[in-house]
Amino acid sequence: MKILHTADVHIREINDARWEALGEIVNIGNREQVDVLTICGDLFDNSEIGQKLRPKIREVFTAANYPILIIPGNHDIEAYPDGAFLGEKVTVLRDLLQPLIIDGVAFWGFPFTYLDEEAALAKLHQAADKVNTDMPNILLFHGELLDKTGGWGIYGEEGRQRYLPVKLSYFTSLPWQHVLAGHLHSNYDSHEFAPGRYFVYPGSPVSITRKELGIRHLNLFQLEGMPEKYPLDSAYYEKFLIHLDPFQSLNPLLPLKERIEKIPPRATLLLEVAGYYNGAALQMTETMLHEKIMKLADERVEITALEFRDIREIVEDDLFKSFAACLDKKGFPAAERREILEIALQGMMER
Ligand SMILES: [Mn+2]
Repeated sequence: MKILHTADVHIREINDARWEALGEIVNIGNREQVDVLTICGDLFDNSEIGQKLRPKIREVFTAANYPILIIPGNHDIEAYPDGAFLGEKVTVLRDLLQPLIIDGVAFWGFPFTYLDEEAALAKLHQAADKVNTDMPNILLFHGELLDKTGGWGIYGEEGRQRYLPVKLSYFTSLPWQHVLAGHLHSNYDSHEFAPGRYFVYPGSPVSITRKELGIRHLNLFQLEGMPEKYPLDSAYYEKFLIHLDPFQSLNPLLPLKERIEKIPPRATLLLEVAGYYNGAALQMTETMLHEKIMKLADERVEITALEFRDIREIVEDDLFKSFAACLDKKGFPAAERREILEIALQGMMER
């Protein structure tokens, strides 16, 4: 059996990047001839949107040549009322105690609910008692893996709300072979909690916030094999940091220019420019530097921080210059010379 696993699409509207990503996922399922697609929570950004877009999403799912299993996540917990129709291929798993059997494989869905660690574990054991271990069993889960987020399951630091917290160690004594998870967006993340048994977050299939960096993935795997990272052609963020150097007289924006020319078609660059520079050496005031950055930054660039400062008055200061000249005569190795200059610079800026 071939399984395609995603989560956290956070659909908001039709025809945006998230909507396109969902269409692409359905196409991949057809192309790869999968036997089932699992969407492990937060298909919708919120429950109201889920209710509103149901007729539209039904059209997307109609294109699938395979069954689709969905569980509600914390964002779309109310998006799937009883009797709601998402298409002939689609089943929403609303009750952990009622698995769906497809081609001799049992799929169990743990829809998101506000349970603490202890109650979540009790619920899992309640379901485990009903599991028939003569067949493969797969769990769809939406929640927080404490091994990654840390701390205790009832309340986190400062009493932070936990989202259906579980630990990897639970699953070693539970009967599920694969735990297909959703909720943590940042990256594809697979854990072999026991030999041949895996807990996987595929990561959001499209960048939802600026924290989701790099190309996005799905989990596409054979039931008897290992989870596998499947790269997705969808919108995502990449970070680009320019750290200015007060001892450099090359144009610091050259790497940015090059990067922008080579930016992958679906990527958006998150640009940060920080540090000190010598405006005299670069013949560039702060206003000019800002202008040049804005000119380079087209619609594929989002500026997240501009924390630069022209410190020509210090670098060009006679005292600093004569200090640098003295240092040169001592013949320090380059790295050491550089370190001393930076300390001197700091000292003069704090003067
Ligand atoms: Mn979530």
